[in-house]
Amino acid sequence: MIEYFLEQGSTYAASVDGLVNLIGALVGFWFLASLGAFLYLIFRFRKKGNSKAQYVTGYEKHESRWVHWPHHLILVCDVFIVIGAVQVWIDVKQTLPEEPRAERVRIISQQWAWTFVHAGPDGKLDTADDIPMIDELHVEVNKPYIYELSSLDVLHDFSVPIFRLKQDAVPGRVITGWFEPTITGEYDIQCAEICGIGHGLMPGRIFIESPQKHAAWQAQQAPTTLAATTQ
Ligand SMILES: [Cu+2]
Repeated sequence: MIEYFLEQGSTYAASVDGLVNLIGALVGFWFLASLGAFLYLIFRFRKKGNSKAQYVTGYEKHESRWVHWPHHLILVCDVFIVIGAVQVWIDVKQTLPEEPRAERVRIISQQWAWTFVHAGPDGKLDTADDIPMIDELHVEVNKPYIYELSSLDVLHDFSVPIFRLKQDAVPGRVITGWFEPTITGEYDIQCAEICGIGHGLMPGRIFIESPQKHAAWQAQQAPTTLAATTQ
C-alpha cells in the first residue's frame, strides 16, 4: 500500500513496508474493534426514561473479562510484531554486505549540508580518485553500498525515503550501515532530525545510475578531483 505513494527503491524497502502494513493491520483491527464496542455500549445502555445508573466496579469475573480477554489477544498480536521487527532490524541494521562487492561511501552531515565522498573508479575510499560532492550522492543500481555516516556538529539523520532508510548521525561517532538501490532515477535525501534553523534547507539528491552512466559520471568528475588535489 505504501509503495502506491512512494516507490520502493532498495532491496529491503519491501520488508520495511511489510512491517508497517502488519502493524497498521493489527493496530487498526483493535482500534476499530474497541471503538465499535465503545459505541455499541453507549447506544445500548443510553439513558432511557428515569432508569438509574448502575455502579459497575469491574471486579466481578464476568466484568473483568472484558479487559483481560482483549488484553491477552493483543499480547499475542505483539508477538507477531516483535518477530517481524527483529527480522527486519537484523537485516537492515545488524548486518553489512560483503566487500569488495559492496562499495564504501562517506557521508558527512553538518549545519546545513551533506558532503558525500564517493570512492571513485578504484572503488576505494581515501585514495586520490575520491570524488567529494555537496548535496549530491551518485550510486550505481543493484550494487550494495556501505555508508560511513558522521556529523561535524549536531545530531542529523540521513534519510532516503525510497530506500525506507533512516539513520541518525551522532557527533563523535562514525556509524556504518548499508543500502542497495534497485531502481534508477533521481530522488530525495532528507535530514530527518531537527538540527537547527536551517534544518528545512538541508535536502540532498541521490542519483541512482546504470553502471555505464555511473562510469560516465565518474569520468566527468576526474579532472575536477585532480585539480582539487593538486591545488
Ligand atoms: Cu540536519
